[in-house]
Amino acid sequence: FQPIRLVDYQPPEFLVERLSLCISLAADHTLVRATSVLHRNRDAAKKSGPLLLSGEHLELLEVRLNGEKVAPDAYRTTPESLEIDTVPDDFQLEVVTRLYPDRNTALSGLYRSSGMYCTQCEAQGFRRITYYLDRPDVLTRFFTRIEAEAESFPVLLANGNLVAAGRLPQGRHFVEWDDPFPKPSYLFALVAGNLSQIEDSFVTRSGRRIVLQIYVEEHNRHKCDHAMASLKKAMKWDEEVYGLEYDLDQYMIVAVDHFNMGAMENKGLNIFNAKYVLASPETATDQDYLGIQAVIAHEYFHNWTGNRVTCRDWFQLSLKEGLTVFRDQQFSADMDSAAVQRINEVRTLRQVQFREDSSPLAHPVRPEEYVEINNFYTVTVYNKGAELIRMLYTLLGEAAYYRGFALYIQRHDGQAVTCEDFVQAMADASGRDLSPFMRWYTQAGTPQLTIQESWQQEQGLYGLTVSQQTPPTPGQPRKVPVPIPLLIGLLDDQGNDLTATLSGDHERRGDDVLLEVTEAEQQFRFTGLTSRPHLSVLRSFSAPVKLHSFRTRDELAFLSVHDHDLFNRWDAAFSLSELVLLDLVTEDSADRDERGISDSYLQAMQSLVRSSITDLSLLAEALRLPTENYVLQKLEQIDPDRLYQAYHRGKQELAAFLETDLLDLYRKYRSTGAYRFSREDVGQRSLCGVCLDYLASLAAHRTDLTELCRSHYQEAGNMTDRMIALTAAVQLEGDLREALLADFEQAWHREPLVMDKWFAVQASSSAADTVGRVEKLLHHPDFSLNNPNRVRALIGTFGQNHFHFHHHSGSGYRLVTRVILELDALNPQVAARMAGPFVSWRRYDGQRQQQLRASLRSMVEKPGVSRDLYEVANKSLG
Ligand code: B3K
Ligand code: ZN
Repeated sequence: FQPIRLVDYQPPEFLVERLSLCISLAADHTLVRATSVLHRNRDAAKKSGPLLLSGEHLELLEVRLNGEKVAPDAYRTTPESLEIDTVPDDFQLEVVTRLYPDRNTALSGLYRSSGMYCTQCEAQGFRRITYYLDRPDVLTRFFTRIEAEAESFPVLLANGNLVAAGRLPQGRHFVEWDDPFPKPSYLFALVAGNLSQIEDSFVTRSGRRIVLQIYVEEHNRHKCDHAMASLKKAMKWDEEVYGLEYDLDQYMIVAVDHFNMGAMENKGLNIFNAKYVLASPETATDQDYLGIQAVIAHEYFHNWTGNRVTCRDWFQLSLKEGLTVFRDQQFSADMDSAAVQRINEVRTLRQVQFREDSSPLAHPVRPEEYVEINNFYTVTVYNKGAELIRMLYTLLGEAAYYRGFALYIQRHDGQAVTCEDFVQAMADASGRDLSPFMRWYTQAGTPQLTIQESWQQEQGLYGLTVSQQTPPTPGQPRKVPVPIPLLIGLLDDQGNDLTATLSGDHERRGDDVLLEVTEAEQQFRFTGLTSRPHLSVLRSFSAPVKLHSFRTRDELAFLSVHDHDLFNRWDAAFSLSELVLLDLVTEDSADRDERGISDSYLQAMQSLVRSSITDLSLLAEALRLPTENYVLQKLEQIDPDRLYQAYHRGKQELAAFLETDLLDLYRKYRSTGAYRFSREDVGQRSLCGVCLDYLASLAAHRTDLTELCRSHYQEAGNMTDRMIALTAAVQLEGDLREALLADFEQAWHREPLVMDKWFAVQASSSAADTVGRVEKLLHHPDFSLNNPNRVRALIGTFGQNHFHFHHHSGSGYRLVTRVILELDALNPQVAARMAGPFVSWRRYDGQRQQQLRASLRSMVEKPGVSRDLYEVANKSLG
């Protein structure tokens, strides 16, 4: 497999003026007639030569040039292309292809899901529908006619506006859609099915009435209200905050059961994984409600950042994804608790992105090469990409940021552009030279910050020496410094903010001081202080960096109670917990039994539990420990057994110390009233969930606590509470676990999204028999490799179950490897994702290394391996 490189980018040799598709769905195949008007591109390097179109898994039936049939010896096909030897500079091309959507298990292109037809064209699925210039910098106006049997497929949808519909002979019918906005092929969509819809409307600030429709299977119609409400909130928010209004007259969302990702922003016709549309209190958890709100907003925001202004090539993916994630994060912060929102973003960054960034798969936010682009829809491109936009926001300040954004849209509406174009608009609007900032796009790896404090009492002089260093990553042995916006605050011993009274002209962002670290090492001085301040640093997590720990535990304990910045307050508690857990993992087992967890830590956690934090979601987050998957990043060599033992011992010790407080909190906030998705109620449930999780860790020999789990389950009036109880019970081996799992399955076997939870909760269990259980679940009648949600629920979750996946017997490795190899033949995108847990094999002991490596080799060497899996496994082997 040859990699594609950014440096080889060439503008397209042909441009498409318009494209008309006639897609005829028949019982066992689909016929596609694609008629396009093409011109040679004046800006291309080459001014002559053949026309090369991409196409995969297609049967070519006919090619016509300006109406004349092209003789078969005048064109050539390969499994990936169609090449037509001689074409004029301007011409009309007609290509007729046949495809078999029912056999499409890769879920890319046109496929069938629960009876309906749908499409997924990003990144390169359109070439499975017809031969085409399937690249994001070829934009054209699409006209789509769909023909199908009327009774089974009453609903026929495509992008744009409905312009005609009518009956055809033999019980068939047609519709015609016209999309006035030029778009690349990856934004094309089609849906055909027997669907019902809910409809609403939104009046834009300029007074246009937009019809909003959500299409689902009839039995799910009552689960769309939350998605619709979220869409309306997102539309309003984008007008108010970014001044962006929706452009078509109709906005459609379709929920499908089989989907490789979360959702897709096709112009005017979003196609969603049902998981991010359907919600009712009985079937969805608070986290699901939040996820739906965020993903609905994300796809809606793409209409401007992605669709109206799109990417020149796939290396620029973060241009649309990083920016749109940042926008959806801003939206979520405005809708709910901003601090909790930020905490969850940072948890993902630290636990998932930092890990990727130090693994064999590390890549820059703008990658330089890829074998399979679908492997680059990563936390680095998305979430680190969003952090880059956030840093621009922090560096420039709010006003200049929004000016820069408006300039970006004004300059590039209707174009396919690069990350430089975005940063240039920000530079021009702010008058700053942002060329050094581009290093964030090109350099992989997480910068490490080292901070040293100095204090001179006599002069009242406080100093900070900040140095940065980015470790090497594959292909990038040497790194240069990046510009880091460091938001800080200084506090006195009572926790009062001193920053406001500082002398010197420090730039401010709200309550914080902004330090710009641009060099490998830099000094900052603060005068006018009367006593040594407490430093609150990297407030709001103002840059995606690792802080080399320089603070004492007492200092962290102080900040966890006193910092004004709620995010940093949480961060201090989190860092303290991390240190304590690390101690337990790294100490000699002999000492360990003697010492236990330090009193000061227990006291600090107790002050948190007893604190007056009124945002209960925030309190819940402060109590929640860093996960095993986070803690392990700090270990040179990971011993899964030792990590697991130490982690759980630490958690139990903390739970035992706090037991009465946790029970008090639990009783105080436990509510059994009707479900409301409100900030207060979500906070209450979340806090009770954390309390129950701690208490359940003590339940092995405590019937009173086992009973607490049971009653929580039995009294649960919604899925959030039911899952809290089930998750707790599944950690315990015994009757309760079996009883609740059986009850749950019996109650919910007709709801696929709920059954995903049932599969996942068992795969995540810390109980001793987990591998065997997962093995058994693979043979459960409801398990299917053809449904990505189910595969992610069982195999994806199990891969994150660190202790059991890395079971010393190798049984976890064997199980996942077997599934990956089988899945790769069906759905390479999902198979490649499932290989993630094997990537960091070098961090384990010799025996595990050998087993992990053998698994990766079997993937690389598999006959007929996909590009997707090959690239991931091969890079991991290094
Ligand atoms: N843009 C899509 C992702 C498409 C994934 C292709 N493998 C969803 C999103 O980020 O909004
Ligand atoms: Zn996106």
